[in-house]
Amino acid sequence: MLNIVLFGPPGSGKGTQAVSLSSGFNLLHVSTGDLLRKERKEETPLGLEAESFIKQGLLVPDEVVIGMLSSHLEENSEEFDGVIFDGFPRTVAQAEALDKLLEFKGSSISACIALDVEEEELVSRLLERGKTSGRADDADTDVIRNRIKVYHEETAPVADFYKEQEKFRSIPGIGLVEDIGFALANEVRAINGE
Ligand code: B4P
Repeated sequence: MLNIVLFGPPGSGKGTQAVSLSSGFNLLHVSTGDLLRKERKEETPLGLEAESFIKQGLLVPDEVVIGMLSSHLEENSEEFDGVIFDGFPRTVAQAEALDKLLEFKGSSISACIALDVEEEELVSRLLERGKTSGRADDADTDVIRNRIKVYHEETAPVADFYKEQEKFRSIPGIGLVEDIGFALANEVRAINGE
């Protein structure tokens, strides 16, 4: 199984790149952000709980996200050659839970690939998306800056978690979407031993 964590701050291009990567390598694309927004749209108890955190640019509590991810994998991963995790894990506790979950299935994370993008570019991309996405967390500069602050405080340590396992790689995330996608696919091929 090829299990890739696509890593980076909000707006670094994870969602954008995960789509083509998933079809190119027959990987299940799991975006916890998308799953949370779906729950919210359907007004499930989980979605309503998540909404208050997302609106403020905060992370949704670990136990909520881990439970949601675990059932999604259970229901969807059968016909794929692996998984691309987009926006998960976002804390070290989530990374540890993911390792346990995959170990239980006789599998493991193959690599964590980070997209490296500077802060001002992140803010301008998210504000631009906010004009059309309808996402409240993209429309307000303060909320966007808070999401980036939360990334540095709570999510950046996840990189060290994978560095310790010698599974961490990083590529530049600024440039044409196609060029970044090409570089990313090369990394994945190398990880896959192709
Ligand atoms: P997400 O949906 O994961 O939102 P995100 O971090 O902003 O990443 P996204 O994938 O949307 O951005 P992308 O880089 O693709 O999470 C939303 C919220 O849900 C979180 O803030 C949190 O509250 C909650 N949440 C989600 N997962 C969680 C977890 N595991 N634990 C706890 N809480 C969780 O793209 C951004 C924009 O840049 C796009 O408009 C794109 O078109 C553009 N772009 C991409 N590449 C570009 C390039 N090369 N050049 C120019 N623009 C580019």
